[in-house]
Amino acid sequence: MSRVVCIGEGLLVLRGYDDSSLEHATLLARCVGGAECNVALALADLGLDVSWLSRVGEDSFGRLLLTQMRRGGVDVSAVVRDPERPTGLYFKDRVEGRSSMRYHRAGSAATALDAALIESSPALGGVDLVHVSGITVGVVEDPSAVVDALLRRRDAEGWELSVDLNWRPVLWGSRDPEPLLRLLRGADLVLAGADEAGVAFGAEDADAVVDMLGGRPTVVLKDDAHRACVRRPGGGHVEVPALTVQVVETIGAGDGFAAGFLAARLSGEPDAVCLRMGHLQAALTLATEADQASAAAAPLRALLRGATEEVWA
Ligand code: KDG
Repeated sequence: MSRVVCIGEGLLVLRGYDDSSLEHATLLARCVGGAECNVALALADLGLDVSWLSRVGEDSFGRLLLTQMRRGGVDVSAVVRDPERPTGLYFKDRVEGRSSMRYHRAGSAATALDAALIESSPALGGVDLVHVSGITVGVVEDPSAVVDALLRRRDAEGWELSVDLNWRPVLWGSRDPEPLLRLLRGADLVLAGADEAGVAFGAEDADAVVDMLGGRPTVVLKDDAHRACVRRPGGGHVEVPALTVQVVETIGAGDGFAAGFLAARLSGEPDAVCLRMGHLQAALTLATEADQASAAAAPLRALLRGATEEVWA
């Protein structure tokens, strides 16, 4: 079984119960959030051996996140508990059917995730793939040192490094995104939405994104409602149309896509099947108010068989 580590901040999500806006909600519901937690939970659900590497506060929210991740089948033994700093959280507001996020993560335990943890964590030994997103680089106090440590350890250990751009303008403000660009260029696999790549780096189309990334990574570009494609460094190009989905809520769908894609890739599936598996896992997430969705691997693989015929047709 493939072994994966996801590195990034876990956030407790609070939202109005019964889908109400925060202004009108009298009860709040809670769930797990944080891009890498979403990916880790979906990968565990798909049957992979997954660990989460992060830092949480030694507080109720931190304990809750650890419990929920553990329940979801993710190994949390590498997560550091910080008695000084709080666990991050965000409020998800729903107004007229649209969700927005209000973060409370400044100075959180995860912002102290540093190069020393990447260099020393036993969780990163002997794994097949490490997944991280641009959010991790955007929240940590010393992004440059964290990126250097990740690339150095990847080179030493030989695992595959997958990076989801996950561009969050609010995290960058006056911060220089150079470390993030360096991480993307040094990665083995980059996943990005066509729109966010445009906003983050001014790359207008797939060719521009591939050029900007400098030739090392395999690039997966998602053009939400229309298609997703894989561009291989040697010039291979595979494209698959998007699925039509009844959307309940969009947050976390990109993480679902990443998990589906990675699970299929780690099973050695061809690129078209990886893309379709990404779409299917994203579709599950789009059908729920939570940031991640669970489907037993067997039904999802059965759906994939049907959907794959469509891809190849
Ligand atoms: O991708 C979904 C995430 O955006 C959400 O779970 C919270 O990690 C998060 C973030 O920083 O936006």
